[in-house]
Amino acid sequence: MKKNTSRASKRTASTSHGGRTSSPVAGRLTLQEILSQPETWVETARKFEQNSELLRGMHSSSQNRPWLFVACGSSYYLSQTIAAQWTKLLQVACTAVPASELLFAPHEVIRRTGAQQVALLSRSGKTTEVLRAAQLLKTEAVRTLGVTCNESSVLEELCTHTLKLPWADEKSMVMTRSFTSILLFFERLGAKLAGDAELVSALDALPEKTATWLAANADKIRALGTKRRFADFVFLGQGAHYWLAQEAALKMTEMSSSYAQAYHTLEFRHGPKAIASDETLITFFLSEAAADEEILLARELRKLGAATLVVANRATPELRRNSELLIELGLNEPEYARMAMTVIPAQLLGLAVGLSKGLNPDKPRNLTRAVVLDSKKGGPAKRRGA
Ligand code: F1P
Repeated sequence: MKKNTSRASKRTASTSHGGRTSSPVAGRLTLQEILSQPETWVETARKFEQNSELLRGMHSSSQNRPWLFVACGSSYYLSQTIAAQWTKLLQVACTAVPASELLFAPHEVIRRTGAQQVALLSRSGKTTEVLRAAQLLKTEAVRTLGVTCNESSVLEELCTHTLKLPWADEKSMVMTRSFTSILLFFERLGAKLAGDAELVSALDALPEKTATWLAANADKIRALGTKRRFADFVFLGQGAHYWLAQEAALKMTEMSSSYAQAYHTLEFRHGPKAIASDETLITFFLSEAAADEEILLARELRKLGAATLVVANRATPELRRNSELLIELGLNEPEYARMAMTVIPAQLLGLAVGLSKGLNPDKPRNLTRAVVLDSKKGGPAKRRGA
């Protein structure tokens, strides 16, 4: 599998984009990290198997109690994706809120969500709002699980338990493989807690299949991002796919400084459709539950001239007719196990658009790896480097 991934990596790193050749350096780290996801997921599975303590702890005390996930940025959309999946799989109420919401209305959030245990997700383990939320929960004696890619962080000091995934961290700015690796770790946890052996083996099969799929599709996706200049980017999804759409829009905004929006797919007709034109690229993350309706919208938007990228598990002639680019996942695995792979086209698209605008997606404009606030002045702390 390692072989497949590095082959894809070499090929895509030297690709020229719609006539322009991007700098050999800009976006190199991000591309490597996106393409390294299958290998990172193998390590994630290995580390999960070694962490029997976490699973034992969850089994004994917390399985049937409502969960609240708290985070910022990509980690927040990740939290929402996990919460949507766990609610279905574990039949337990799972909710996610941005850390700032918990900080400004803690009792309201706890009451509304019925949360008895809280997971705080932060790749860096340094985001001020998440640390303040952890501090607040500590004072309220709420059980917390910190989740981070940082080997040693303040978050760990503030939480009851900590889960660390340092192998999934990125060197570049934006979250790509850390997003999918934390997602897969929680999917595995959910599958084990639900006693769903079929799901566990579906998740086992994913890295190998994704490596092959990436080798076949990465260049096609990147080429779409540079084919022509789009003025607007829209990402659509229903159910848990809506949160992938949010993450996808954030990836586009971060890596290419473009304006991108996400909607529940059918909500797009209720106003946002006004922006659809031949300058709009609309990405559909098709879900099993809503696919029939979503295809109708793709057809409608094609008629308005919009370019459509459709990410679907299975290609159909109808889908081919209504998409500028159709990316087929082609998995026999259930939808639950396909989410990490589903978000990759958006990571590649954001990278390609950023490069085509002459930007360096490794170092997005105005951003830092974590938002660390100055407690005295209230704004971002002055830091040396990112
Ligand atoms: C969260 C985050 C990132 C985002 C940005 C600032 O960080 O919002 O998702 O890309 O660079 O920080 P973290 O709490 O997960 O470390």
